[in-house]
Amino acid sequence: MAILLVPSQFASIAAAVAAATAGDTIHLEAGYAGNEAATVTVGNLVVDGPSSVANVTLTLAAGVSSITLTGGANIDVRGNGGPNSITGNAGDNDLRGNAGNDTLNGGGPVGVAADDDWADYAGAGGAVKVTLTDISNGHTGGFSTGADGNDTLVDIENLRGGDFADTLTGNAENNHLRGGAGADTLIGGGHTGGGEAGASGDWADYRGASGSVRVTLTDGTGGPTGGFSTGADGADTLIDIQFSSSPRPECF
Ligand SMILES: [Ca+2]
Ligand SMILES: [Ca+2]
Ligand SMILES: [Ca+2]
Repeated sequence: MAILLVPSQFASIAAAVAAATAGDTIHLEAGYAGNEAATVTVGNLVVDGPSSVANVTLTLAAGVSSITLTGGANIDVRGNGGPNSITGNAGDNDLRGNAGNDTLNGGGPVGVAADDDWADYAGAGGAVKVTLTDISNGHTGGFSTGADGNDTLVDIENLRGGDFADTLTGNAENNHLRGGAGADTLIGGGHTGGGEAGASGDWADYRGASGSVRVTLTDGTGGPTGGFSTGADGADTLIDIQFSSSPRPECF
């Protein structure tokens, strides 16, 4: 259970991983520059670091099933084709389990703006259906079915679909829903009978569209609000959405 220091002992996460064994901790120090994509070849690794760390993506090599992030570093994780347990930290984490029945845990408290986590299904081989559920025992939940396995989601705020006709459903928290290509159904959730806690609400996120998109929100007639999109990101159906696109830099 060694603790490997980056950059004072190892110049990069990749160099530390090469020296690590299962269960070790890689600690990112204040001088670590970030901007690294590294492959994780050891199991049960813990990667700890401060909130100043950004633009780091870790990919689990084949056969590596789990990783845990601690601290506040903004680190994204990509799983492999097997079942993965990926646990984020108090920073912003984009977690993509890929195929297999994965557990994606955003980490950190729900409803805190500094901890904005995505369950990411970009690259899925077919449609996915992802649903977030409300707080129970202090944590939000969720699950996915479809082309990327049956995942379990914990403390995830935002959902990104793939290139097919995905169904993404938020919960009573403020959610960003990015359908991507394909005729998606985006359901904000949490709005029956009035507004949602917090000042923002739910976003249909078209930031990755390859061309222009036209989004129309319609009034609710005794039920949830509606809406639809046309253009470069497919013909989406929008339900309980308050905003489209997004100015927030953590939504990419
Ligand atoms: Ca996986
Ligand atoms: Ca997080
Ligand atoms: Ca919501």
